[in-house]
Amino acid sequence: MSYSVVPVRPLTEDEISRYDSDGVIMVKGAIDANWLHLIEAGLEKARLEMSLLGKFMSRKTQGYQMDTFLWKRVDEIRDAIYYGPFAHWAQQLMGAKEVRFFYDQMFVKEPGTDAPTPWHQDLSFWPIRGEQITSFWIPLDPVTRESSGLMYVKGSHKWTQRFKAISPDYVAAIIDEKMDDIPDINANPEKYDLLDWVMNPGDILMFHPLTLHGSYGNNHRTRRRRALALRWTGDDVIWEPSSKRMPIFYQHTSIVGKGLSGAAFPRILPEPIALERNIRRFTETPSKMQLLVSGINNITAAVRLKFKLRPPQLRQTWK
Ligand SMILES: O=C(O)CCC(=O)C(=O)O
Repeated sequence: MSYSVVPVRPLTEDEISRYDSDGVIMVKGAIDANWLHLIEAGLEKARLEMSLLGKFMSRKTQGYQMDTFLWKRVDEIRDAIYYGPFAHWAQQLMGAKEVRFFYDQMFVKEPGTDAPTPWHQDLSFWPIRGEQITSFWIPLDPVTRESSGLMYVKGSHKWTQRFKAISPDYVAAIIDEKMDDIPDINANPEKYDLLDWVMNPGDILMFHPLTLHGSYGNNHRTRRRRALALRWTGDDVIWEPSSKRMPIFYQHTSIVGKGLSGAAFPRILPEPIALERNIRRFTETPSKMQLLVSGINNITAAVRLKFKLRPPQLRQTWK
């Protein structure tokens, strides 16, 4: 396969201005069958070789699989990130000179899986701060609202609230009690301007990290719902870890209050950095000790939360 770095088409002025005003755009037919097949092959490989963390976070018996940093283990995903058109689109949307890859995340819901993705803002989960951040959601199966296509609250990236990080797997360690409670959007849908799309493989959602989004479980009787999210950062992004943010288990050299650096968050544009590119040749996985510490933090946080928060504050209507 030969790789083309430049996208078949750049995003238009209209797409960029809709991204800025709505916080999300759906780009139809953004990638062709070559890229799709590469990503699909990578995702299927990753599903068979889930990381320990992924196994822990997935409620596999209920038909839900989630994993992160696939590219550290799966060459197909790594190649899509390094050589695909994605970084160019991220550069346009963020208005950035430098584009770094933050991380990837796969979400699989088997047919009939009752595992909604709670409404959330991505930035509440992450150990970074900045404006120049964007995510791409790449479905590998046709999706509708009923088969767990993502829904967005139009323009919510401009709201001033920062909502608690509620994940499908309910990771208590990252729920910051000081953040705002997420409103029960599905209980009062008339109050919100909701956006969602019927999507086919090749279409991509591009969205701002503060745009509220979520999805129903997969109510389709026969079709899986597989998707890969790719997350990108630009020039103004700062490393800001805390015990209430997603831990990063991979090698990097980022310093608190300074920009991202090192092989966990490789630079893709204007061009990759040789040292980071060399490290990526070696498969990296979180150590068992890191995962144990993280597991203990989560259990401690869950116990603390149980006594401090009234459970209804975290509940959302998804029926
Ligand atoms: O696919 C999903 O259910 C969740 C995706 C999501 O929330 C994201 O990519 O930020």
